[in-house]
Amino acid sequence: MNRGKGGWYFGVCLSIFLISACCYSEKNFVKNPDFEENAEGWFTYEQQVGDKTYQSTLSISDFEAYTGKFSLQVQTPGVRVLQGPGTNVAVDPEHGYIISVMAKGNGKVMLCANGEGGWVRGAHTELSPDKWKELKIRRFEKGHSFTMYIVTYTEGQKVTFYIDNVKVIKEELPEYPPVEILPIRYESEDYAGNSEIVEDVNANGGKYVEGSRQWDNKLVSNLPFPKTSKQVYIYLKVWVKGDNNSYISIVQEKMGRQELYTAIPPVFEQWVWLKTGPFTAREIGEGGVVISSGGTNITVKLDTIVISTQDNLTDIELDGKK
Ligand SMILES: [Ca+2]
Ligand SMILES: [Ca+2]
Repeated sequence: MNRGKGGWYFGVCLSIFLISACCYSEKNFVKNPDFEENAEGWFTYEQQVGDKTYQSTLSISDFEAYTGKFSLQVQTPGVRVLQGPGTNVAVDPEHGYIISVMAKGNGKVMLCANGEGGWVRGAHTELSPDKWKELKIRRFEKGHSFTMYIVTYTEGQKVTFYIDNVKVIKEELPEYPPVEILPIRYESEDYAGNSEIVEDVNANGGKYVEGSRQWDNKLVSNLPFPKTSKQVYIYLKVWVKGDNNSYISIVQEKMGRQELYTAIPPVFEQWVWLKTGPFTAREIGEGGVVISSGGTNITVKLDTIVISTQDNLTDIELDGKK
C-alpha cells in the first residue's frame, strides 16, 4: 500500500472517531431486533380468560422482511384485546429512550412499554398488508429495564402481522447548566388543554380551567419546563370535587403518553396548593408538560401553576403575597 505514515495514522484516527460517533448515538438496546436467526428473547403478552391462557403464535417469516431476509410473524388468537409479542430491554437508568418498530400486515395495534414509572402507550395504528409502517414512542425509564409490546388494540382481533427493525435508542438532549429557578408563575388559562376556561373575578388573572372527563382530561398542555439540570417542583392551585378515586397527573406526550407523577388531591372542594415532583428536564423531555386529571364524578379546577427548584414554598409565597 502506497500510503504515508501520517495518512495511515489519520485514517485510523478518523475510523475510530467515526465508529465511536456512530455507535454512541445509535446504540440499539434491543437484543434481537432483526430476527435474522431466531426469535430468541421474544415472548407474548399472555391473556388469561377463565382458567385458559390464550397466546399469540410467534415464528420467523422469510415471506416478509424489512431488514435482511426475515421478520417475526405474529398470529393473534383474537380472544381479547392486547395480544402480541414483547421483549425485555436492559437500559441505563434515569434516561429518555426512543422506541420504534416497523410493522406490516393486518390489525389495529399499539406500541407500548412498561417499566419503573408505569406505562407509555402509543397511538393506535391500522396496519397495512402492502407497506411497512413505523410505530414510535418516547419513554423515560427510571430503572434498569423495561418491557415493550406490540399488541392488538381497541378490540380483540384474530390477525397476522409482521414486525422487524426494532430499536431502542437513547434520546439525546442538551446538557443544561445547574441553574436555580426562582418561582415562575403561569396561568392555566394561557395553556388550556382540552378543558373549559371559566371566568371568575376571584381567580388569578380572572380565569381558571375546569375539566370533568373521567380520563384524558388535559387541564394544561405545552407548559414550558425550565432548562436546568437541577430538580424542579411544579405547584398547582387546584379545586377538586370528587372522591378518593380522583387523581391529578403530570404527563409527557411527546410520542405516546407517559404519566410521570400521579397524586390524589389532599383536600376536596376548596382551593389548595398541591406540590408535585421533583422532576428533571431529562424526564420531561422537550415536549412540554401536560397536567391531566381523571376519576369518577370528578371536577377539577386549576387556576395557577408555579414552577421552581425551591421545594419549600409556602401558600403565601405561592399566592404571590410576599
Ligand atoms: Ca429482519
Ligand atoms: Ca388563573
